[in-house]
Amino acid sequence: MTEPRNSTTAPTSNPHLIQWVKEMAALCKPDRIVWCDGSEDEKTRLYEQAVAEGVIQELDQKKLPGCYYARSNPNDVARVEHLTFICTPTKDEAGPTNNWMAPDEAYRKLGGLFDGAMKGRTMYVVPYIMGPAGSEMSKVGIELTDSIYVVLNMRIMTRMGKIALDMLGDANTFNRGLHSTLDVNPERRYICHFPQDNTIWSIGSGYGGNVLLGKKCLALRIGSVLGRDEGWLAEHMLILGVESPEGQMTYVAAAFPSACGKTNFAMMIPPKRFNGWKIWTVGDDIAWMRVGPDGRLWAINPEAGYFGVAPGTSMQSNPNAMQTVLKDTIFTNVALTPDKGDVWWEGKDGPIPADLIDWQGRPWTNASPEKAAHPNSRFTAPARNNPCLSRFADDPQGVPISAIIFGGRRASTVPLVLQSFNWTHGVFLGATLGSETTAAATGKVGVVRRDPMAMLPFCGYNMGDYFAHWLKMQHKIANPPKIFMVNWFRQHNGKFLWPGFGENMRVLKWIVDRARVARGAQETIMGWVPRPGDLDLSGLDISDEQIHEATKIDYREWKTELESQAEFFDKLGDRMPRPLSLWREMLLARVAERL
Ligand code: GTP
Ligand code: SPV
Ligand code: MN
Repeated sequence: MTEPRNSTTAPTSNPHLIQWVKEMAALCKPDRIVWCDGSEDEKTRLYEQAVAEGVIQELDQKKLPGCYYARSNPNDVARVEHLTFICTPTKDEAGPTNNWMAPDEAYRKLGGLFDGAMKGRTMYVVPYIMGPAGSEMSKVGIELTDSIYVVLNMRIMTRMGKIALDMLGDANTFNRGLHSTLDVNPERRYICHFPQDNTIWSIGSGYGGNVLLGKKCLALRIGSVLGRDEGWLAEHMLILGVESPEGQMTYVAAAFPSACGKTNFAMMIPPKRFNGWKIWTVGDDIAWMRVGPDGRLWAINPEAGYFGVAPGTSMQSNPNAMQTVLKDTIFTNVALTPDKGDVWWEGKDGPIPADLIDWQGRPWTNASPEKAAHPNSRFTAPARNNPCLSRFADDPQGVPISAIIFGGRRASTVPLVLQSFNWTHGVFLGATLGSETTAAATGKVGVVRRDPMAMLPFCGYNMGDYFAHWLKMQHKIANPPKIFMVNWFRQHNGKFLWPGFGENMRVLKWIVDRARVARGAQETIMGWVPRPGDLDLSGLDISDEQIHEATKIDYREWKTELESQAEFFDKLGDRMPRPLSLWREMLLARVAERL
């Protein structure tokens, strides 16, 4: 064996960083400490090592160059909301929608688990930036982890290594992330956030949003608190640019809950009818938005890669994603072909293979009643692979947002598209967003729950205060984006009414036109909706009846909906902003006129 060339001495003179790494190492007691620099050399070395350790497997390098396969523990395949805690000094700061633990208790409890957790292991020091290097909006984090899988994923998902240490310099402003997979036991699994210390401790998991600490933990939970304090918004939103045939660009940010279509929407290819139109991806999961000097809302994507849902991804539904995962991608919990060279998931193109190795490593045949890939199986792919990556994806200024869209997965009630009357009503639409639960988090799938702004699992402080922050932002934004609500998932007799995916361009076009004040619409009690003929449906095989069903507003259903919204609002008690409660009551009163 050749001597490892990994850097074991700190390539920084930042005294705060050196001191903290020393303290955490004293707690976790790793055999060695490796500082990651983000170089190509290091990448080659880490992949070789991960393969040798059996953490990942190499796929067919001719077919899928730079691609690898990973399986997580079957008990560890999604975010764990019931084990995720906001550890603020008071419970009230975390609010009724978050699990809360007192900071002392959390440090004590997790400290006990971290004590010696890395014995016999390596502690990787992973410096990373969320956001483009040098952007005023960007934040530096350091993740200490004993998982080489986490290091390899962070390499793709963030700007990782020397670039982050350079940006940090000697400052003490970095997020302190500590992670150990420990023994991957759900009994000893906790994801704890300490906003007042800019600190995240995650233990007992090796999967996704639980452990890639830059993503949900820093960019959303801690980020939302920073946004509140510094006057900006950290949101669970994709960012895309719509280019018209004349070359006019309009940027849109959209919040859909986990596994409800952000990645697909962000990479959409418009249908034939929209010849000359083009969608450019800025981000697929997270947006940081601040008010620019021109009074508009400007957004950056803090991430550098996509941790996307694999099942359902095909040349039919998302050709750009299929292109993106052809190289330098890590696949987690999908199925393997029998030769172990290629991957498969439900909904992939072509015939269903006769034989596979399933996500748990068991032989699988197409007669099997079980899924070959886990429903929350994912790809980790660099944004630079995306054929429709916006040339502003790395721009320190970000892009100016003209429309904000909220969307959930709703079989009934919520129409295909609706425009709010104004900012307050738009915030109301976001605050009352409901969606059926998905496999992205553990727990029952398909139950409608309130998921305000798609942030229920990601808001790092009291949701009532978060709504108030959204309302107050209006006073800072001289030229606010228009706010819309969409629903791709309305059903009739168990079938989706709207074809979705690329065809969502038809709705997006209406939104862009409305945001730029052009195309027609009708005012209803609930908001502005397209009249028959306002949506461009040419070339789409859809009946008048079907489009009516997809876009209609049924006041009986809305009565039930508005009543059910009260449960959530009541839960927030006196932290619930009055304007939103009054808006709900007003709508209920107006709906009564129609019944
Ligand atoms: P997270 O990464 O968990 O935040 O999810 P996401 O919001 O990026 O969701 P994604 O785009 O990965 O889509 C999740 C699932 O929804 C996939 O199985 C898609 O096939 C399906 N989906 C996406 N867009 C549409 C649509 O327009 N219509 C229908 N019916 N399904 C869709
Ligand atoms: C989500 O669940 O919203 C995701 C995947 O984007 S994870 O990174 O696991 O949170
Ligand atoms: Mn997400």
